[in-house]
Amino acid sequence: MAQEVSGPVFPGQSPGAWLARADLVTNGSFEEWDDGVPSGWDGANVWREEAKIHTGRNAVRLGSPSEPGAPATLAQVMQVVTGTVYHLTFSALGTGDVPRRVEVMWLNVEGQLLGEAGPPMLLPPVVLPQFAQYNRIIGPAPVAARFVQVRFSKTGSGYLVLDDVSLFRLY
Ligand SMILES: [Ca+2]
Repeated sequence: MAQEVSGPVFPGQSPGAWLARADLVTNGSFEEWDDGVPSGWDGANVWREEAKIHTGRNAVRLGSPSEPGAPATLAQVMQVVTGTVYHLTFSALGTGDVPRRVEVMWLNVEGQLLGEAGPPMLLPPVVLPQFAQYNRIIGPAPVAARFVQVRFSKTGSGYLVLDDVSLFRLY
């Protein structure tokens, strides 16, 4: 399957330089699914979204149609290198009554929490009808950090659709 590549192109960089960056996220396009959860992710109250998609054929919806008022989470853990800075990017849309949270946490070699990589990102609860792209620079990874967890969550009513989640090593 062809790797989907999308994201912002920074001034002064050729598209080739951008494409050469390795994406640390597994199945950030949400095209692959196992037992109702996107492959490579941990999820609760998530749904395979086939109508509102950013690229490909699938996205992920936090807040399934059968439980739109229940909390929903989606998370993935990736390896990081101490002292390295990363770029998190993703596309989202949705509707609801309270902001949605994106939390990024450093973990040690045992997978224990070291601390948050900055305050949570708060996404506007209503982003319709077009996807909006969000970006955040993360790091440098602390000395004891071996992993980073990226966690999306929604509370309140409505849903959040995500697609094309990527984490790139910047420098
Ligand atoms: Ca997709």
